[in-house]
Amino acid sequence: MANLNPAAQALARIKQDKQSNLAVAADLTDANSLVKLVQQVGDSICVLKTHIDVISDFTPDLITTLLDLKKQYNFLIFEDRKFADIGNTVKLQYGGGIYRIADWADIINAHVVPGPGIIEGLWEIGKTKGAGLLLLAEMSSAGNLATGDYTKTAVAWAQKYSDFVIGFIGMKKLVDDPKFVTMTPGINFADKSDKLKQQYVTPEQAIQGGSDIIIVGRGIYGASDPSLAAKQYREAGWGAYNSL
Ligand code: 5BU
Repeated sequence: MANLNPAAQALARIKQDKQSNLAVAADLTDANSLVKLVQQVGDSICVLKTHIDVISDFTPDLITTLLDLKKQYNFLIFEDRKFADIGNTVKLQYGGGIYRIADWADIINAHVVPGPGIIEGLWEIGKTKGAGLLLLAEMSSAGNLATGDYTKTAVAWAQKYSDFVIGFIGMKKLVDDPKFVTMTPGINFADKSDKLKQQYVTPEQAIQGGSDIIIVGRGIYGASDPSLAAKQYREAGWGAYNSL
């Protein structure tokens, strides 16, 4: 059965409407550049993935602008905050601070290392907002510790909290259950790695491995024509999905 979480439902709809399984990792560090990138790639993406805390000139106006762009281009916003603390603390980090992530992010993610209290804490804030949580069941970087039993535990907790958990960050499909989406970072046509142990596969490899959404950062925003690059990644991702 499909996931009834509002963010999961919206994501499924947008994917179909836009024929896109592409998320852009918009890791630009000033507000103007971020907004410009979203205008360039907005038509091609189903998800805008942000790291709001890398923006050097953040003001709440940026959020207003991103929410306008979200309406204009029809995508979800995924704040890649990777919460990693006890339930009480992540509630404060998610709902408050300067960024007030809960007020604007449709999707957030969390490490499972603190135990299930992190999910319960985030849920206390996120459930009134219709937000969805991705658990970091795997990571893309070489030598990461999210493997084996750790990954299996993340999958078990997703099942337990599936009103709120909409899926995983994973390199491949981790469980055969349509309730959950797998979003995969570490996607690049040209590179195999970066200098800090990021590892890349192609859109085709990720989708053939059972991923649902490809997350592309430097492959798009680092290209000489980000708009064209986004179109190419969207075509590759959607094409791979259609030829499964
Ligand atoms: P890149 O420029 O395509 O390498 O960017 C990848 C993005 O995905 C970047 O924002 C990372 O923070 C994010 N990421 C990742 O690369 N690997 C992971 O395991 C997770 C997130 Br979780």
